[in-house]
Amino acid sequence: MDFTLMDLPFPKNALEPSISEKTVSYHYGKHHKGYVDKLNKELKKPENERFQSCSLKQLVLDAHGKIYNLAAQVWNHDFYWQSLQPSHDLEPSQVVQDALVAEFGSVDGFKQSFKEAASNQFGSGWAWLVRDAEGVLTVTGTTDAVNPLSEGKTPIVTLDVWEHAYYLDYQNDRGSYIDAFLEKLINWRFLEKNLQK
Ligand code: MN3
Repeated sequence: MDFTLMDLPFPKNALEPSISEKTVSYHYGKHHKGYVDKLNKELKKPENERFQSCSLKQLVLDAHGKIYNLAAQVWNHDFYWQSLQPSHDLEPSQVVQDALVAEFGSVDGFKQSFKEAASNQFGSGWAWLVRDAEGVLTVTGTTDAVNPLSEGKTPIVTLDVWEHAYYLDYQNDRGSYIDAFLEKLINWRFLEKNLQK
């Protein structure tokens, strides 16, 4: 069965002015859709038959090379859109605040760590809040398509730092895109849901 492109959880213009409708249209409609289409095409090849009944998560955990990269990029983008919200809900709940204070000293401490990881990720990749194998919350960056599940970590929230995610709106100023995410767009409810899993 083919994988399908998820529905965006908000209208394409809902993140303006932080992320433009044009960026969301290309990012979702071309890049994200492209990964879904290429993954489906790759899985139809006879040599990949053993992967045809796998879930997306199983592909991320078990596949290598091209299928891994495509499956991880679909998974990562599904998670990215859910990590965003249209600036309606700017404060983390007490539960989230307590978890972040315990690990990072304060909510601002979390934001600072996340900004460092997202800024320092060289080239294309992702910044993540994850829970590691010991249950500790940490911030980390991954390169290209790499998903933290491959490293035994559980994703809690993510930011896409590939240039296609911000270049139309911010050009080379990745820092302002990261700030917009941390101050206006981060979906605290999604983060909380993943914390409580
Ligand atoms: Mn992307």
